[in-house]
Amino acid sequence: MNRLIIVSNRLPFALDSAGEDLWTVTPAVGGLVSAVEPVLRERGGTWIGWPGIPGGIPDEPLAEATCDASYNVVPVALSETERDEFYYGYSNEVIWPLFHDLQNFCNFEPAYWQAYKQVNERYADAIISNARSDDFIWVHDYHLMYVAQALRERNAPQQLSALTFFLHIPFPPYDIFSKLPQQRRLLRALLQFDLLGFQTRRDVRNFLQCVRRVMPDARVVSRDALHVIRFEKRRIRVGHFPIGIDFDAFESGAKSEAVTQRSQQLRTSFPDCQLVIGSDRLDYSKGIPERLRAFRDALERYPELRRRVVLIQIVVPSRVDIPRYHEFKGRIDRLVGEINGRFSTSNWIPVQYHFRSLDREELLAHYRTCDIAFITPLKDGMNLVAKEYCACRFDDDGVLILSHFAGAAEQLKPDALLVNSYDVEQMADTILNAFRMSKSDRSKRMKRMRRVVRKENVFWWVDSFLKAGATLGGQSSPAVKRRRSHGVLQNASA
Ligand code: GDG
Repeated sequence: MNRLIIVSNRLPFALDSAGEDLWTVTPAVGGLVSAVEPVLRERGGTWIGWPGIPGGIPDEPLAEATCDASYNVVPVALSETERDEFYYGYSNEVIWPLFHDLQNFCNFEPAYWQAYKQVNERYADAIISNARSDDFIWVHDYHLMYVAQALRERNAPQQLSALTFFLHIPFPPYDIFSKLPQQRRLLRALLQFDLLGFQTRRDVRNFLQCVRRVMPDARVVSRDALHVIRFEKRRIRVGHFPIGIDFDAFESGAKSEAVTQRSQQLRTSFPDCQLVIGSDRLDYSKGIPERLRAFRDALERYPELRRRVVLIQIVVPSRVDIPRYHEFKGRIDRLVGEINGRFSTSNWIPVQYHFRSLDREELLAHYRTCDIAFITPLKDGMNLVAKEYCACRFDDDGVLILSHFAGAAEQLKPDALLVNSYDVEQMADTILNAFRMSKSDRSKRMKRMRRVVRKENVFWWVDSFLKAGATLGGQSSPAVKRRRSHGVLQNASA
């Protein structure tokens, strides 16, 4: 049985200094943590990552933050410059915008690449110090694409049996990827892993296309569910593994007494209105201004929606220290102000805007109560909010409006109302369709979406990935602590 070692840029919580010897610990918000934390809690193992503060890591608050965790936590320290050049720089000013097809937002500053490599080497060292030869090493996301290369440069794979990687964000098509100055070095680094997982078939297609165009020495030798690339006398497997959610936890949470009460309050606060929810981290890839403009257009062109719909837009603060994100927030604030200024009446405000993270009960109450989820990223690896919304609609009601460009569209497309998030008029028309949709149509669609989200949940995702990894270098899947009642989480070798 192998232990599971998760390696990601951030740990599932952030430490922050609140004055001399005073520390706050906040749970990290984001898709990676939402998905991976329940898995590690369930199976045990080790999580290697950065606790979110530059400089040295204070022992005491770290010990306090991790005392209840059912897995080991290994912090990686980053200096302020490393944070700026590796995290804000290469990760978030180069890879994030480029991989979301937003090349005009990229800052291809050459110094960033050096910092990226250097920090990835630090993570590789942390793996070497903490892993045993039969551990299952699972590296996550775009910040750490150089880790396997750094491990190979240190001859570590002789001690470690398999190195695996999952990309949570999309992989771009060749025409966009080819703008990257380090395109060859980055692909070469990725090909040092033994298994590469992507969210969707489209991402796998894009990745293989880039490999074919940029790496003439690599050969794609099969086209089954798992593709195989031959490179430098090694075989690298590549597949799509759409990430899921802990469906049962969301569903039972939505049925709880506290959420039921909060849901009733929400409903009575907006009598005779259909509620539309949007909930995103503050990020320009999430299509928030486009969504607000579509909502404004819908109110403008379809007066029957006035006083009958309310958009509840939750924006979770994220990367606010980056100037682009700060400006972006200003744009959202102005649009909300314009819409409310233009349409509000004495007893109706069309956009309810929260710039903060809701606590879990509050978030679930919103999912459970809102009639329409309006999810319009310009590009998104998966988008877990879409799946969480379905999991909380145990009454089989609710309409999901979803961007074509979210990975989740590949699984939910027959029943979600798909939109082009760049097409404001089409999105406005779709709001009207959702508003007018019959109860029986809503129910048929939601039932089918819930079936998919329930079956292809986060434990199914992790099992599929670990099974694909289990065939590498004589690995078996990591040990499971206890079985779950819904039966998807099982020991692959059982
Ligand atoms: C990356 C990829 C991919 C939202 N509002 C609140 C809140 N949330 C939580 C949701 C959800 C998470 O944040 C957001 O997940 P997403 O998947 O939508 O987006 P990213 O953070 O960009 O995640 C993405 C994901 O990784 C997983 O692979 O799907 O494509 O970009 O879980 O519940 N949480 C709390 N309060 C809120 O107000 N507590």
